[in-house]
Amino acid sequence: MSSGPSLRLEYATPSESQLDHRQGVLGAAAFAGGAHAAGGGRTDFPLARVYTPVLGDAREMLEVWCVGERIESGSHGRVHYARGGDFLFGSLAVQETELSGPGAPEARGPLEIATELAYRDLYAALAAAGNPQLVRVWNYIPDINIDTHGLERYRQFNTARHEASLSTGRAVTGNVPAACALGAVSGSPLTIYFLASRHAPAFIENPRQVSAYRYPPQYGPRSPAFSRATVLGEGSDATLFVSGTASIVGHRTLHAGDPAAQTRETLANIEALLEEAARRSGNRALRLETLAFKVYVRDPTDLPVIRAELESAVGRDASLLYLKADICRQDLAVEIEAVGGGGWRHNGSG
Ligand code: 3EB
Repeated sequence: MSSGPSLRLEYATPSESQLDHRQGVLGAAAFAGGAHAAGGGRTDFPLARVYTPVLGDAREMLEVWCVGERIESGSHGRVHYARGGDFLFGSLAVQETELSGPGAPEARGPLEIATELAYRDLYAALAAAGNPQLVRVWNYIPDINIDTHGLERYRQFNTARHEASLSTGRAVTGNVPAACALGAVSGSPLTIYFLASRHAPAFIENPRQVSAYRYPPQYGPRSPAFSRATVLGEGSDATLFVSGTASIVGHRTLHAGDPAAQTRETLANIEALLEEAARRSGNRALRLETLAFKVYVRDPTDLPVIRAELESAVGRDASLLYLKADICRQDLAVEIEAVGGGGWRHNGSG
C-alpha cells in the first residue's frame, strides 16, 4: 500500500467539523486571533492553537487531518502526537515569557531558546516514534518581523532551527521538509505542528527560485532549512505538500507594494512546483484545481485583490482559507501554501 490516499485534509468551521465525534482525526490546527472557543476543551488528538486571525466570515477555522486508520496518541516532551497508518502528526507550543528565569541575561534572546527547545523536542519525539520522516512543518512566530537582540526575530528563528537540526544530526540542506514560517499575534507562544511518515517523501525544489537553504547571507546568518515542496507516494496516489510560497524569483522579492502582482507571481511559482512534482512522481493529476490553499495576507485591506487573483486562477469552488499573518520578509504582502494530489479529494470550506 502506498501512503498517498489515506490522508485527508479539510478546512472547516468548528461546528461543521464536530471534531470530537469524528472518526480518524489524526490532528488539527485551530486558527483564531484571540481566545479559541471550539478548541477550548480537550481533544484526544493533538490540536495546535494558532494565533492568526481568520479573514472572512468565520471567527475561528480548523485544519483537520484525517486518516482511515486506528489512531494512537500520546506525548513526548512538549510534543502532543498521534499516529495512524503510516503517519504521525505532532504539535507543540513554547511560551517565551516562561523561559526568562533569574540570573545573567543570555546573549541569545528568548525566541532562539524557545526555537531550540521546540526543535529538540520535535526531533526527540520523532526518534521515540522510530524516526518517521518529516514531510511538512508549520511554524508560527509571534512578532516575526520585529528586531530584538540585534536581529529580526524570523532570522533568530532560522539560526536556532539550524543549530538544533545540526546538533541532532539532522539535515539543513537537501532532504529537509516542506515548511512555512508566519507571524502570529504578539504575546502568543511559538507554535509548531508537523506531519511525518514512515515513507520518505521526494524533496522538490523550484527551478525559478534559489533553494531557500542556499539563500545568500543578506537574508540572515543562517539560511532557512526547508524544501519548496515534498511529495509522498507515487503515480496517481501521490500527495503534494507545497511550502509557504511567495513572490520570490531567484532569491529576490518581486513586485513590492503590488499585492495583485505578488499573488500572480506566487501562483507561477506554485505552477512550477506542480510541474516538477508531476515529473518526479509521475502523477499527472497534480494540477492547481486539485489543491487546497491556505493564504496568508499581511494587510487585510489587500484581501479583495488577492482573492480576485486567486479565484480567477483556481476557481471559486476551490478550498481556500485566508488568514491574517505577517510574512517573513517585510516587502511580501502574501504567501500561499497548498496540499493535494490526484489520489484524494479535499472538501471545500463552503
Ligand atoms: C521564502 O520563500 C518565503 O522559514 O520555513 C516560506 C516557507 C518562507 C518556509 C521557513 C519561509 C519558510 O523564503 C518564506
